[in-house]
Amino acid sequence: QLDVATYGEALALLVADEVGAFEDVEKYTRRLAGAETNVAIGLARLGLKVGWASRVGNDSFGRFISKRVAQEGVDVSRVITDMEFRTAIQLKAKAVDGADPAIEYYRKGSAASHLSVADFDESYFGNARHLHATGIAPALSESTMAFAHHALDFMRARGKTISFDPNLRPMLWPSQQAMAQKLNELAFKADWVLPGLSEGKILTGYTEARDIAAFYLERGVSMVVIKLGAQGAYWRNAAGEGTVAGVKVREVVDTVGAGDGFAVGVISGMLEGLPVEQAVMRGNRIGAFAIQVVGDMEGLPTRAELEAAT
Ligand code: KDG
Repeated sequence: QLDVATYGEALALLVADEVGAFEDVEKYTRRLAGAETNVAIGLARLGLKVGWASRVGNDSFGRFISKRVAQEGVDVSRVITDMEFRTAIQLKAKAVDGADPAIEYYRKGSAASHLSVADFDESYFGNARHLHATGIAPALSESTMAFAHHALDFMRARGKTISFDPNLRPMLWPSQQAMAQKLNELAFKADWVLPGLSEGKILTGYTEARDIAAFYLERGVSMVVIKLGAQGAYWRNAAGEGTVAGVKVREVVDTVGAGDGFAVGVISGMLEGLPVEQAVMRGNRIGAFAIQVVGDMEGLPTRAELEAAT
């Protein structure tokens, strides 16, 4: 029995130890990346039971990923070792002055991009309370797109709650228009949609958070929470709306992973029955944890660390 099930690609992340172009950097530190595994790990650190389904290559980085994710208490029993295709790699530049660092992918045709509906374990997902999905997995291939629709349809038909973080990755799409159209088809099947403000603009064409939220609420979504960076987050549902101020941090080290931390806070808060404002507040707080470290998920707090910061 899982609290939250998720699926998607994890990558071996090589973070440059020096400032400069990737071809000039000599030393990298190996870490773990992947929006869905970041969320899974964050939820597991808060004590939720979480499972992650994927494919990894029959290679060293694949073994690293399975081990690392399992170490965090996330169930990896539905992670298939793909005998044909490789585990994906991501390079990340050393971040300077809090700016978003450059990234480079080695992921086309990866093992995880071969995840298909045949890999979907109905009893596994059916035993979970909640599904967390992002816009990255469906951008990888036709088979992962089919998997995403199947997973959302399956969970929706069983009355489970679904969160969807668009996580726009324009370089994985042929055009911005295709990205918006395809991701909205998935978003409309979710209960909680969690875009950043600039993502919401791209996906809906509206510029105001209120209008972006209305776009989704009119199409069957029950709650929209829009991340506003340092300003916090705006939420809206049928009962009301509000803005929850951001959490101040001493120094922004690396912004990557903030949205995943935010999702951890909102999802865990909602599943625990917190009022929406408090769930969003927790999202802001965990997002703040994530941006104070170099790695994508290393900063995510345990329950005790979260409580100490509250
Ligand atoms: O959300 C953080 C992710 O960007 C990172 O961990 C890697 O999943 C990733 C991606 O596709 O960019």
